[in-house]
Amino acid sequence: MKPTLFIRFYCFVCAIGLASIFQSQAQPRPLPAEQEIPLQYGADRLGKRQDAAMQQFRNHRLGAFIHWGLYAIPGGEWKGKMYPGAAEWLKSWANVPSDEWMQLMQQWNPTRFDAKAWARMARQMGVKYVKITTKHHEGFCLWPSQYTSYTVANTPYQKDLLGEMVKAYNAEGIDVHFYFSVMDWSHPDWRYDLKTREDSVAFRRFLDFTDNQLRELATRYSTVKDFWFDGTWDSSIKKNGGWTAHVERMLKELVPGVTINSRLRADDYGKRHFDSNGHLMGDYESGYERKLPDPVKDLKVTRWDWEACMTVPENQWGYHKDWSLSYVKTPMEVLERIVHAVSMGGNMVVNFGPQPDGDFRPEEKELAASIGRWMKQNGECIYGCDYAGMEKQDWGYYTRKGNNIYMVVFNLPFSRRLKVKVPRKLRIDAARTLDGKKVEVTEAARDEYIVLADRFASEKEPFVICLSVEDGSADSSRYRDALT
Ligand code: H76
Repeated sequence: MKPTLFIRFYCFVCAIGLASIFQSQAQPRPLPAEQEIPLQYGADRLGKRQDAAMQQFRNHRLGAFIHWGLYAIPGGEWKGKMYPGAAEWLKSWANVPSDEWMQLMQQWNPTRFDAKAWARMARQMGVKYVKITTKHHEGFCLWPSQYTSYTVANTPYQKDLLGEMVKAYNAEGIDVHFYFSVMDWSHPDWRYDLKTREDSVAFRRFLDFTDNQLRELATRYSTVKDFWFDGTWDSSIKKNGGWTAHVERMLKELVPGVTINSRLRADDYGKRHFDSNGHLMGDYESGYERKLPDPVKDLKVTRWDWEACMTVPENQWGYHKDWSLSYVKTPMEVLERIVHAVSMGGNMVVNFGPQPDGDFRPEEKELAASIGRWMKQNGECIYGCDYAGMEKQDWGYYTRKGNNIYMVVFNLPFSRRLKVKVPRKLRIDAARTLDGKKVEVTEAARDEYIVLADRFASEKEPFVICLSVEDGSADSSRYRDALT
């Protein structure tokens, strides 16, 4: 190799080395420019959004989902038959025509609905935002939309349910996010695919109708902080990537700071969530639904913002009468998923499917209360926390905020000794419980500490140890690798 070539090669190797050191903080690395294809409707931005509104979204970490619509009335049962699938999909499972389905509107009268009580329940649970189904696939609107007659205004209840919720949640200091299903089973112009000219003409009308509804939502409820789109997976939408980009732009003009999920978007080639060059579209990835990234294999998710959502039964979002038809997670299992998401730099949204009378089922009230009790004591390891950059251990999960690394222990070992492997040059100075008790921590090997989970460690529920750490200050010169 010629010396100049060697130097070039050497620089190249160094550059790769540096790039991988910084990788955990770095943005998704773009393809080399010559390999990128030009896109009109691709990502609007590379890397995480860093403005105040986005930071707030990220710092919140824990949210609740509310799935409420006409489907709550039949609760999974149609004409005497119980359907075990998701209750909010019953119209589809039982093949109910729209006019017949919309007869349910005559029964929509949630007399026990109390927006203030809902907001108190959310605050007590410790959620910082609530995502509300303004309109699910069925097409029934919780607000009095002027663009369709399928709204709460034309039910015995009459009042603007969404408006009441927004007001009550905001009064408790809780942000409101709007779930919106683009797919609308009851709109005559909705199409799954565009096969004929007529399809395209009808679907254009449908997109205009959707624009109108979205503008209506954004202007009637100007404190909305986020739009979470759903029902955007069909070919008709994939062929209208330009429209999805337009919707995002329109909402951002109408509502300064608003955040939008990746699920809305399709690019010029119908590629969704991530564009054809691999860049995230929208502000945060929203594909983790009822599942989570692997804490070891999927660390790539720490490079972008993301939000997961989950059901409490296996797959019921709307109210279903019979929860015995599938496994129902315990509050501690729900909690573990919350911590799991935060440990990988994501948010978690826990779903509630209120009853048709406006109350919550007892299981959901109990769940909210137990999560709330735990969050009240331990929320420090959740709110404002992020991926800690530490090697996952069997006892649980790490989260990090500044110089605090939190160990959230779900599996206490018999030895009560918790192994902590630190990256090179990270030093642990001290350990404490969240109520300030000192915890014994011993340096055990190079880049490895042992934390003693003493008598304070509960065996009944997950507990938290806070490590005070310092970056760039460890001296590991006294350790020697084994000669073998
Ligand atoms: C499929 C599907 C929908 N996406 C979830 C968030 C629920 O709304 C479910 O019905």
